[in-house]
Amino acid sequence: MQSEYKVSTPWTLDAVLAVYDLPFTDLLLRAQTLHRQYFEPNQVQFSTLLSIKTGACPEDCKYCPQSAHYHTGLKAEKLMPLEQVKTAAAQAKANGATRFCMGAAWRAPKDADVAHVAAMVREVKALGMESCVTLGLLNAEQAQTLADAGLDYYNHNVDTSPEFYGEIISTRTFQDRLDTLGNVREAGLKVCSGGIVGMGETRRDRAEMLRQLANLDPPPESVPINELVAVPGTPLAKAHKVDPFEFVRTIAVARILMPAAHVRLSAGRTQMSDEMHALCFMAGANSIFFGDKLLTTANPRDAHDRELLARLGIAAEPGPQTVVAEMCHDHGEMMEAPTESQAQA
Ligand code: SAM
Ligand code: DTB
Ligand code: SF4
Repeated sequence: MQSEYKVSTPWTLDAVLAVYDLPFTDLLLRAQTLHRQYFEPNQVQFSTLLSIKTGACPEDCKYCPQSAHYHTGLKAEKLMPLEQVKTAAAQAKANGATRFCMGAAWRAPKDADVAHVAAMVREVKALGMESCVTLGLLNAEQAQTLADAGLDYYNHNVDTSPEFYGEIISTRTFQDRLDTLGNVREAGLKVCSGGIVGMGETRRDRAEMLRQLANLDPPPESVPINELVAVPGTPLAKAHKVDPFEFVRTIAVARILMPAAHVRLSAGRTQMSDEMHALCFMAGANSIFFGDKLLTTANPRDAHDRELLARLGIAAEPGPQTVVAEMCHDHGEMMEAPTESQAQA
């Protein structure tokens, strides 16, 4: 496997569209070939999500069941107590997750919120899992507080192209998002950023979204590609489903533009067939949300996911702790935790 990350950035929109336009099997072959140069084939990362603060969000993101602007029947909940988070993380670990991601329905957290979330991050880290949080817009000091607590990743999606963005959200700008990603990077955190497919955007928008992500310097380490979960009560409840092959193409283009990133097949999996999952893995997806629930909507049952991955000969990617345990066993002594590239080797 190749460990060095070579990029042909900056990507132009024409170059990205040319990749999208490849014949389907050529595109998949190219994506899969590149995937194998950077990652162990037939391994998928398991992340589990937990909503630590649910609903009543002041933002107006048209896709989101948690926005206070829409009536989705969701019950709002205050910030979850630390003990409950600890229990959920331990449960996720017991189920095989190696990354635990906590999401909050905030426009931007207050400093006191960040201090509470930092305590949650410490608990997740104490379990030997990778930690990720998604709390909305973050300033530089808040990003530093989370980094000091040992946070690994911050998730903040660009969601779509800068051109289509205004059709979806009016309460914060594309530039606000980039500023948050800049603060996250400055604090030394790893970036998890992706978007949503199926909101009525064009292929050009999808290409531009991926181009924006790939041209970040450095690009995100983790790229969630969500298919819209069309929730009744949101303005996008009746959005037309995107052609499944176009979704697979988006995964493949993400893999080609960001070869060293974990590309996560994120929301929308309950609407996808087993065959569609297999195509997404072939296109270079190597991470999923695992567990019966995303933040507020359903995810496939773990038993179904386990069976599907077994049928496909795909194993769970070892997490940081598994690798340490194996090294200790091999050497009969305690060793330092491996770096991420060692863990992936
Ligand atoms: N409030 C924070 C924020 O927006 O940055 C964090 C939580 S928010 C729910 C995280 C991401 O979930 C959004 O940026 C969006 O990409 C994704 N998301 C939310 N609702 C979705 C839906 N109905 N379908 C697909 N993805 C969705
Ligand atoms: C991401 O890109 N997708 C996740 C995670 N990051 C936080 C969230 C998906 C949410 C789907 C709708 C819901 O369950 O509320
Ligand atoms: Fe709020 Fe995040 Fe939902 Fe937008 S996506 S409404 S910011 S929870």
